[in-house]
Amino acid sequence: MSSDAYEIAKSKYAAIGINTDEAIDKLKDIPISIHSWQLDDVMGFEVEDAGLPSGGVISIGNYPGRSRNIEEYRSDLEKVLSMVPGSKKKISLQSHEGDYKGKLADRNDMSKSHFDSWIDWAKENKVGLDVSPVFYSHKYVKNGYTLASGENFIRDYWVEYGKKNREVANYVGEKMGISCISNLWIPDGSKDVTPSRWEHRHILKQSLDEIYKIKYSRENLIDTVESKLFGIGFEFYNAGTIEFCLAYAMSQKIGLTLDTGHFHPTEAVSDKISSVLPFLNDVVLHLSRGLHWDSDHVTTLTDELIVIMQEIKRADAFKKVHIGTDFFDASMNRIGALSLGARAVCKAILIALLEPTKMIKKAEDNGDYFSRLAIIEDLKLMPLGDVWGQYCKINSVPNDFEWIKEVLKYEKKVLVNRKLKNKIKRI
Ligand code: RNT
Ligand code: ZN
Repeated sequence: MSSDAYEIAKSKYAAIGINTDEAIDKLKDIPISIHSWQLDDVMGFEVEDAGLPSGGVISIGNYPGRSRNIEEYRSDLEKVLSMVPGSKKKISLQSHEGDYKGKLADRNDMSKSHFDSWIDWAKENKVGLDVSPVFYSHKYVKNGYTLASGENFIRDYWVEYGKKNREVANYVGEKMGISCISNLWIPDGSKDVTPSRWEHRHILKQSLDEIYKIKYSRENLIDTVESKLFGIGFEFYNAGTIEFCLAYAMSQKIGLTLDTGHFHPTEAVSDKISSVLPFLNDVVLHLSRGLHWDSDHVTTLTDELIVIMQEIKRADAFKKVHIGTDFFDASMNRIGALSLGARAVCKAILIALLEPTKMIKKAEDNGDYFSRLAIIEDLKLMPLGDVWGQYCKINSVPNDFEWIKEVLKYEKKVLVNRKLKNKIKRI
């Protein structure tokens, strides 16, 4: 049964030519990939008490309740899934979150079998899976380099790892019957001035050529490369810039990942989507909230997030743009943080679907730029929250404010009991 508030909202949207029932029906089928690494502070399960991430990535904060093993991780993920509406959700893993039982001797010992229990779990929970490599938090990030290293031993190690990851992701996609995204991000770069920019990018291209030599079917595997402006400790130079990654993705006909925290603060990913779509089949979004130097604050419903979704809708590109989250904040309840980010993404998509795009375009075609601006302005105070409430209701997910109580209940019942055996030195 729909609420009175929803019925009123529905008629207000109908007056501008938007059918809210159709919009929420469409919304539930738009896939969103929820990144899991917010829950383990990007530590993974290769060994017990892996320690904080390193190599350009850092998770700051000491809030209690981090999942210490894969069982806790899955239980936390299930809680998050119960807070996020929609029927096409995916969970995005990094391959150090495989089922290693804390006993993986070497990162390159990973194999398909370490992901079988994830496949079972994903099927049980009716979600898809993405699995990406981790080129950091490792002794072979040597002088700041992995795939772009001038040392053959280091480079070969990571090339092998890159190949293995694609093999595993292809396997996961095949078993799941949903293509699996394998996203490659490397920290490679230099803290300060270097005369070797060209040299490392040249090596990087060769390494990637080896990794992407084998062709897999897009039905099982979607490859992407992710660019970045700078990392912590890699402030001067990053080998994988947007120019490098975009050119590489185009040359190999693979996908590109745009992380909203990886650009100059005045650059907008919303303007990049239609710039790259004519050239690429797959664009992956890592939705994060960049704040000054940090690229990984919890995603919230910002103007930019809304415009990103509007751009996808206006380009009718929900099949080519794969929407996902990426942030890690250890200073607050992690399940709450992850649910908040994923809910914000769903809200932004809903707002985009409720846009009377044709009406705005008509004003534009008539040269009526006042109406174009005014319609966009007046949409801001439309009763979005009541449509969102209805969407939550029909998806059996708690509405705004209610979900906060659910998160806190779980914290009291489950998270507070998680004591850490060895205190990891924290920031
Ligand atoms: C790092 C990239 C990358 C990571 C994950 C944890 O800056 O954004 O996507 O967030 O590997
Ligand atoms: Zn990212």
